[in-house]
Amino acid sequence: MKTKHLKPLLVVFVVAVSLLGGSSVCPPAEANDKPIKLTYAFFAPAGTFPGKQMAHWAEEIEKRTEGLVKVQTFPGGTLLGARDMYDGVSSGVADIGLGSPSYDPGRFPLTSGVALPVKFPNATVASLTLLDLMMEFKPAEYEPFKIITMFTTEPGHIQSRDPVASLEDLKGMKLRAAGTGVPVLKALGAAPVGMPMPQVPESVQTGVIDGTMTSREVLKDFKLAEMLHHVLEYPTVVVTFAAVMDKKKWDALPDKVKKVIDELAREMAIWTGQYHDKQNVGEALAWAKKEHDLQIHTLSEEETAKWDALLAPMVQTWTEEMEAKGLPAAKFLERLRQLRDQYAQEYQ
Ligand code: 3IO
Repeated sequence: MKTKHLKPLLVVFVVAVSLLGGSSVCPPAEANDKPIKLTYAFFAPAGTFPGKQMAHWAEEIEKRTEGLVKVQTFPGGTLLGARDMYDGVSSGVADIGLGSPSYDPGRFPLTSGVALPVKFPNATVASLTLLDLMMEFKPAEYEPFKIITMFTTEPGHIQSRDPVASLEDLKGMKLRAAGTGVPVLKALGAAPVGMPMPQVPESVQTGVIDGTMTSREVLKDFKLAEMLHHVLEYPTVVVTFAAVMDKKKWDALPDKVKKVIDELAREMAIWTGQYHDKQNVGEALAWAKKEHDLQIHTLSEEETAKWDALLAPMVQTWTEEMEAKGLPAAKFLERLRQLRDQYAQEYQ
């Protein structure tokens, strides 16, 4: 039998790879290991940064399980959309689903604390903070799920058809955000609408909205710079993402596969944050400036102080609301600030 002779070679190869300092790999696949197929759904296109995260995860899982696990990805909402992602995973439409808890703060109350105006410096710091908080607090909102990974956008910026450089400019402007961004825009005096990202281009086109508040790579990745020529240099709140698997499906996986998935959770938070912070957003801004004459606006010091003062009470309000529901909101925020400051030293 051919495989009999190949097997020692495979062992040597695996050991050699491990010694070279590569990431850990599963023990070699046994002949009786049945291939495992996993479907993985995401609500936005493959070319966006969460879509790239999904493809990278799929590739790493296949590599590190030596082909034992095969992942079939469904980007672009082809299997599940933004609003039915988590229920779809629960009911088995997809094995894994990447959704945005920020779209449904009522369902993910503790997660929404990461999308408060707490001045994260970038997506990497916010992503690691988010993941650690979830591992430490194990919130009941993920009860039916196994968390595969989590990450965030950079803090959102107002991107609009007309320039915004003061509260006066913002007054009554129809701006769209994820659910967690709606109270921010409201506090600043805009007319906010909550809406998933894939609906934004058409909503701008038809005049339903005058702009959006989110991470700035959408100017290129959703071609929004063709219509939105103005960005305000005032970082607000991040948007959270969580890839989850149904817990019963997870329980049925072999231990060696679970181990690979677990070790990837944190790696993916960093990988995605770094790609978004170091490449994705910068490339989009350069493209939008060159191709679509993007204008960047700043607030005066005095105006910045006014904006900050309007947003500050949100944190206290959130804490009171969550504590009233019996959630450990004050402790959560205290730990959030510690992690934020710790990771901010490592990831500038
Ligand atoms: C987002 C969602 C899907 C694909 C690319 C994206 N870039 C930023 C977001 C955040 C988001 O969903 C939002 O609503 O601001």
